[in-house]
Amino acid sequence: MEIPLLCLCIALLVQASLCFNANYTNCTEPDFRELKSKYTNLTQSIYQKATGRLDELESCDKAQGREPTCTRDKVVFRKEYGNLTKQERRDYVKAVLCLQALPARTPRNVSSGVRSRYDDFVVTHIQQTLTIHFTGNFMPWHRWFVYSYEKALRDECGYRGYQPYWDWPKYASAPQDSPIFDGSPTSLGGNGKSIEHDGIVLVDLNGNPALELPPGVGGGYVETGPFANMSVNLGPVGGINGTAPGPEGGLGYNPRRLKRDVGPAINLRYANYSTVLTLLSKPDISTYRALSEGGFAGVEIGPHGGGHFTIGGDPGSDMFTSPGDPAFWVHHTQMDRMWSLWQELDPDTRHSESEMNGGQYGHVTWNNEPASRKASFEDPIELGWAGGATTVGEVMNTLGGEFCYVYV
Ligand SMILES: *[C@@H]1O[C@H](CO)[C@@H](O)[C@H](O)[C@H]1NC(C)=O
Ligand SMILES: *[C@@H]1O[C@H](CO)[C@@H](O)[C@H](O)[C@H]1NC(C)=O
Ligand SMILES: *[C@@H]1O[C@H](CO)[C@@H](O)[C@H](O)[C@H]1NC(C)=O
Ligand SMILES: *[C@@H]1O[C@H](CO)[C@@H](O)[C@H](O)[C@H]1NC(C)=O
Ligand SMILES: *[C@@H]1O[C@H](CO)[C@@H](O)[C@H](O)[C@H]1NC(C)=O
Ligand SMILES: *[C@@H]1O[C@H](CO)[C@@H](O)[C@H](O)[C@H]1NC(C)=O
Ligand SMILES: *[C@@H]1O[C@H](CO)[C@@H](O)[C@H](O)[C@H]1NC(C)=O
Ligand SMILES: *[C@@H]1O[C@H](CO)[C@@H](O)[C@H](O)[C@H]1NC(C)=O
Ligand SMILES: [Cu+2]
Repeated sequence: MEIPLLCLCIALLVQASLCFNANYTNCTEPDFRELKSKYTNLTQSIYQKATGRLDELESCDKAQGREPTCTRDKVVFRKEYGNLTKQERRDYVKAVLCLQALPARTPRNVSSGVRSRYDDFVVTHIQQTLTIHFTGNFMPWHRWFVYSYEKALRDECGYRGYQPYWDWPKYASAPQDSPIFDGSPTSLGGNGKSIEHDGIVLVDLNGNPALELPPGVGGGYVETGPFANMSVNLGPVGGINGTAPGPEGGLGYNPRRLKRDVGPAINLRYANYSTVLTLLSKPDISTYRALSEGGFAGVEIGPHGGGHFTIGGDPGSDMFTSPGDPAFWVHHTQMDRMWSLWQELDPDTRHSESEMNGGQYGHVTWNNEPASRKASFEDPIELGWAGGATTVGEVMNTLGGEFCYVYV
């Protein structure tokens, strides 16, 4: 009995003490195995439930003489990036590169910096940033944004798969080595070149320092993988970590290479197994969003901020221009996944208007400042030159309206 106990103690000590090295190398959540197993069980049971609900929806539609829009035959699957085959990853990357090579639709008098079809999406996000974050339409707007991007990849670039997601906790102890960021030809590009640096200092809307985040293990230019030569054309809007903003409020031409600062510290602290499990246990949208998004430039930035700053760099750290990094999309697909899993836990109430516009973030102004009305199902979602228009009420359910997808 003595020897195993001693080993256990040493193992615990080693695990704990390793977490004090500067790079968080080999750190994990202490009880991650147990948490991971719970998370896997929960997400799989929700998946079973969602596909089961398809049958109900179908018979309900038929009973009422309606043609069912989303059925078991039609439903499509969004997969975790690392669960795509290498060929599927290559196809996805190829489609993104295609979008970056297609001509822009946005006129130059709207954004003089826009250079590609991909940039159309970045422009739209820059223009609307202040009315789509910490607002009631946040999750619906980004759901439609990701869907429209997926649609462009498929319709305009011949992609036959669906939008993959980044399951944050899965790679939290070393995201830079994940299939998403490992710099291989099947990744979304490598980490930035490793340079000596501190973390970035987040500023509040008045430009005052609010939080110093731990650094990642990159910091420089992305030199490996399919996006090593990519040109970031737009932004940054607010400037990043004290650097100057780009021209014309971020809509001017500001060509530069992609930078990233991927690493475990932020990922482990803000987007771990405990985070996603707690998130899925939240009783209402108000508490759900309080954890998911945290407070703007507060100490708790939530897995939303955690994912963005785990990518870091330029334009990843700029709230306005962040879709200019191809990793934005797998992050926001996981945001959408979490929301849809949470909705599926109580589908009768969580697709309703009150489970969209509850709480401090449920209004039409950022954090309800200045005080404004609640967001409503009739509010338009309009993607400008990037894509089509819909309303908040149309996008609440991934198995309804124009949608028919589930997460595996
Ligand atoms: C942190 O990581 C970088 C790059 O991986 C390495 O050069 C540096 O020596 C590491 N520092 C520590 C304290 O582990
Ligand atoms: C991390 O773990 C690996 C494998 O267990 C080991 O080879 C490496 O030395 C460890 N690195 C640090 C910084 O502890
Ligand atoms: C997850 O499910 C498996 C198989 O049903 C079970 O053996 C395991 O105990 C479950 N884990 C947790 C943490 O609930
Ligand atoms: C990914 O693939 C593995 C192995 O095929 C499987 O066990 C797992 O359930 C899949 N899904 C996720 C979300 O990792
Ligand atoms: C841009 O130019 C077009 C065509 O000349 C014009 O119709 C449109 O109003 C202009 N837009 C802006 C924002 O100036
Ligand atoms: C952010 O700015 C601070 C202060 O100038 C600097 O020490 C730090 O290295 C910068 N971080 C990054 C990621 O550039
Ligand atoms: C980037 O450009 C250089 C120089 O034109 C070229 O050698 C390299 O293959 C390119 N890399 C990628 C990933 O496209
Ligand atoms: C996991 O994330 C939560 C926030 O969601 C945080 O409070 C906790 O400290 C994190 N765990 C570790 C090991 O950092
Ligand atoms: Cu956004």
